[in-house]
Amino acid sequence: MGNSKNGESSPLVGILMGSDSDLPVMGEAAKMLKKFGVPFELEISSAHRSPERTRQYATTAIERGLKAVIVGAGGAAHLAGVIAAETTLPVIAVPLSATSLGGLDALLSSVQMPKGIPVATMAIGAAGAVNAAIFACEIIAGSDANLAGKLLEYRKELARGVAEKSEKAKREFEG
Ligand code: RP5
Repeated sequence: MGNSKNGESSPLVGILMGSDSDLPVMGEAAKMLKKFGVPFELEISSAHRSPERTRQYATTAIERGLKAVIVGAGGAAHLAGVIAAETTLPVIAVPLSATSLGGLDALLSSVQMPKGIPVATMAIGAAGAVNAAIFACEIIAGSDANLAGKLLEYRKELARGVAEKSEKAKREFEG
């Protein structure tokens, strides 16, 4: 558990999810971390189905060198809270749509942590997975000026995208 396969450096961010059915969405977090050149590890473990594996993951996360853990889970999503209970690393939850409740169940399970054990909870689904990766980068960028520069450049990229879409919309409907 915990071997980085995506580069030479040891992982700084953990991406953990409750099931392989979460992978299509949580892959968006992995893509974002790759974009920013932040090494990560990816694991599947369930709070309910593999509690001992989950505990092992959380209790060794600091010694593996992680700086933050992104946790995706759907349904009665306890995984982020269980990880947060076992490590003082920042834990970032991504609630996923896995049941007929469309992710609202996972959102409420993740966001309503009792005081003392925080979990930073993102939006449901792919937007949350992307933002979780950016948020993890922002945590690391506090002591990494190069990464802080990349985050700033990304915001400029987003702003350019909005301006381009505006121009496109104008061309289509004004002209
Ligand atoms: C959660 O249950 C997982 O995170 C997943 O979102 C959901 C359904 O899991 P599977 O039944 O598809 O394995 O623990």
